[in-house]
Amino acid sequence: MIQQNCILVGAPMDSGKRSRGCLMGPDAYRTAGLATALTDLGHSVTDSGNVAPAPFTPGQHPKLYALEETVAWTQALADAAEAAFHEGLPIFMGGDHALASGTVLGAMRYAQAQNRPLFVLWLDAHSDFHTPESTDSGNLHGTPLGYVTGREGFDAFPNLPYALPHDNIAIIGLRSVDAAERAALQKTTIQRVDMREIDETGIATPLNAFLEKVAAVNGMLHVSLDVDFLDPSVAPAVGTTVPGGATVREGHLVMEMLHDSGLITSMDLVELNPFLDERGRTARLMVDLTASAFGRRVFDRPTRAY
Ligand code: B3U
Ligand code: MN
Ligand code: MN
Repeated sequence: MIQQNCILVGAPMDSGKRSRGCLMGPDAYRTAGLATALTDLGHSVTDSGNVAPAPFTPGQHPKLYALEETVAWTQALADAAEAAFHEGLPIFMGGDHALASGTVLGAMRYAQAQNRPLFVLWLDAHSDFHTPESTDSGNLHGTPLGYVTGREGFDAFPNLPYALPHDNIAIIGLRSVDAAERAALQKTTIQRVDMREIDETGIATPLNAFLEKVAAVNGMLHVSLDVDFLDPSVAPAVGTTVPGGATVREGHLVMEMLHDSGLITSMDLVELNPFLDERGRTARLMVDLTASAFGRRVFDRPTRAY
């Protein structure tokens, strides 16, 4: 197994939506033993502590919640992400999903400097493809994929080095997509895997198709795992519970396949709200899934060549 130098980066960001609690996420992952789970698998782990937002002045916006704070986090996290790539394989402990605007931006900058294409796998009930104009809720955790793909209306955010190509993105687990997002997504080539497709074909088929594309061009792969990808019956510690999500086994299968692909170059763990957890079970499940993504397995399998 390839041993990684995992860099844990705490992102206690809570400004991407109105309900509070995700700021406790990084410490819940630490308490649930994320570092030990990775060192037990033979990886080296450095916990680089928590990132803080860049200085900002809160403003008033008719619709958007905490725009200035979210932009400040995006700036700081993009810089922290870029720096972490130089040290090893970053794992970002969120924090809400707005943090991915920063982590993916950092990954885009690093990938460009390496002259490699960046791919993003978004594991989520939601598509997070809004723009600041199209969002109804005003919650910016619904916008990071809109931002990194270069949609309009993100003038307050840092400039992108390029727009992430739609062909380089897959979203798996979809079951809550707003009308404006659906209309916009359907005009793109983003691979959209809803729960119906998972039920009909199994989750391995669309995931394999995406991983083959990544491997074919020696791509970097950023995995963004939203707690609500999972069914709320097994992962209750999340603000937006959407029934009908991935099972524990589907989650592990995705992570095991990602590990076997050898393609992961960075990962977000987002939307864990420990305030809503039941005796730490969601934090522990997220740690177990991360362990599967980094080589925990029941028995060895022959490596699959992509
Ligand atoms: N699409 C809705 C709901 C939502 C998006 N992401 C989460 N919830 N976690 C919105 O507010 O943009
Ligand atoms: Mn999300
Ligand atoms: Mn979600």
